[in-house]
Amino acid sequence: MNAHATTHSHGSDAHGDDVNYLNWKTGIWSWITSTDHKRIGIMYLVTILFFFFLGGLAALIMRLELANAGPDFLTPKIYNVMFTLHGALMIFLFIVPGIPATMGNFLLPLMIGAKDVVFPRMNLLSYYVYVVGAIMAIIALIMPASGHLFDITKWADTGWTFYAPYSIESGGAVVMMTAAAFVLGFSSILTGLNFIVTIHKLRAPGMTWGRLPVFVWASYATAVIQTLATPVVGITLVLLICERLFGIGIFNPKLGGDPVLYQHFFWFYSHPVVYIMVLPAFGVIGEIIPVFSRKPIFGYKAVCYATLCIAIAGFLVWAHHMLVAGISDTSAIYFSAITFSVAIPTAVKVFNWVSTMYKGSIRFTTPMLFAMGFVFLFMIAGTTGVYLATLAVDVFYHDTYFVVAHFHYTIQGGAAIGLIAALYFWFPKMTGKMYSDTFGKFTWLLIFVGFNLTFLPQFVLGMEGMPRRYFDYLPQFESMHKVSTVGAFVNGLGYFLAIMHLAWMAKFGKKCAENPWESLSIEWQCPSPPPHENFHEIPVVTDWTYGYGKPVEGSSH
Ligand code: CU1
Repeated sequence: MNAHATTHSHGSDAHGDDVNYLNWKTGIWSWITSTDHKRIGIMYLVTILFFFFLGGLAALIMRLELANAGPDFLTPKIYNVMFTLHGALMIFLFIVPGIPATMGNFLLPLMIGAKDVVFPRMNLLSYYVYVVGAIMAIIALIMPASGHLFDITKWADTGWTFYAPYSIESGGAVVMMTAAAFVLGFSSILTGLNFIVTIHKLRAPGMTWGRLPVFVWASYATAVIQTLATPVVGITLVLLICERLFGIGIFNPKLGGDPVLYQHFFWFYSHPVVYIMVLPAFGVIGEIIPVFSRKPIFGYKAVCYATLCIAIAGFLVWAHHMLVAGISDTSAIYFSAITFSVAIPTAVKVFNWVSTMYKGSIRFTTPMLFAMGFVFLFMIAGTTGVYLATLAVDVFYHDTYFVVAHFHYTIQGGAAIGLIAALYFWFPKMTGKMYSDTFGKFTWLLIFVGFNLTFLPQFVLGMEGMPRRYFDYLPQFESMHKVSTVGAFVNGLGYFLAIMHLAWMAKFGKKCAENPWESLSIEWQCPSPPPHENFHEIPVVTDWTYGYGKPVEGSSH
């Protein structure tokens, strides 16, 4: 168990050979045609962060409008456009590809001891399908059916859920937008298929299912959901397009269609998609906490089973989004009860993370602070989810700011912060360089203070009856909204500085040790940044205790 000696010997190997995936071929063409999973991960990262920035901008415009009661600088119509922009960009273009397309692509082959994913060209295809979907989404969001590019009052305004019947009648470019989501779905499916086959087929000798890093388990479960759930939303959106163009009478009540049927179809995908967003983040946290607690993860098997249970349960709970939409009492009781049961595997995970830290020798580095913050925020996200799953309570809380706050604790507190934690943790792996830990902690502080300042008041607003998606509100809500707006700007500044800092350090940062965190996990056993083919020789995994066992033999020799 001599981590230091091991990393040192690997380090000297790499110094003799300074060619890595970043410099082995240069020029923009070598990037955009690369089938290297690491480069594709980086291209995805740059692209999704661009949309994260745009989606954040739309959020800040909304928060500015909401800082004071009464109309300020937006009209109600443009406010609707803003929350549609925010939701659609953040969901379809940032958080759904999110960790799998970026960190998953970068890490998965490294973590199973493979030279690449099993279908490298399909991997590059998934990126370009994403780009095509993204361009369609931008056109759809900003250009209405009538073709008025700069007339913002005519931009799409249905919200990211495209609920019928409004989405059938809205003047916004719903057909183009849903077609974009349809195309983006293929990108997600291709990534999922690639990951499933890669994990089945390309594990290094000795990398048994019982030795897989928890991030790989999380990516596997996510890939299964991506592959099984995404086609359902694809078909649903095609039906919506047909309803709009041809009036087939499936969702439009005027033609005998059923808008609640649309909600069933939509949430059959869009609840599992929440786990596409957060399961990979669970995996990230499960990698970070053991390294900085200097302990193996507590209850490895329980973590893996809990991951699979969450993925399966995710398919059984969709109609909890419709508890007050007129479904029968019997189904409401069923969906409420099954939703409660999701809390069990989730609590198992939280228990495992906390037990891993217990009596560990904890190092409070930037990634560890993000991981610990994640656990705290996800506790709030999970417990408030139980409130919303409770039938009597949901009658009051549905469609209020309570839902907005719960959702953002899950998706921003979970998935987005999970991605930032992953970037801070694997940055030395990806770039071979180190950032300023002090500045990293400063961005952590901004993000956490800003996040809680934004969304804790929204729980209170929701409990007091403030409806979501409203442009205006009664004066009694004003002070809470003001706090929320200040928080949103602090939060946004935190993300902006964190990403700018890492981008700057990727270019100008100092070279660091190959394995600065002294991790024993397999991905740190090859040079940092890794060579094009990851491992010069496929490693043989022996006697592996996850995260703190004997290092792999044979890597980078
Ligand atoms: Cu849900």
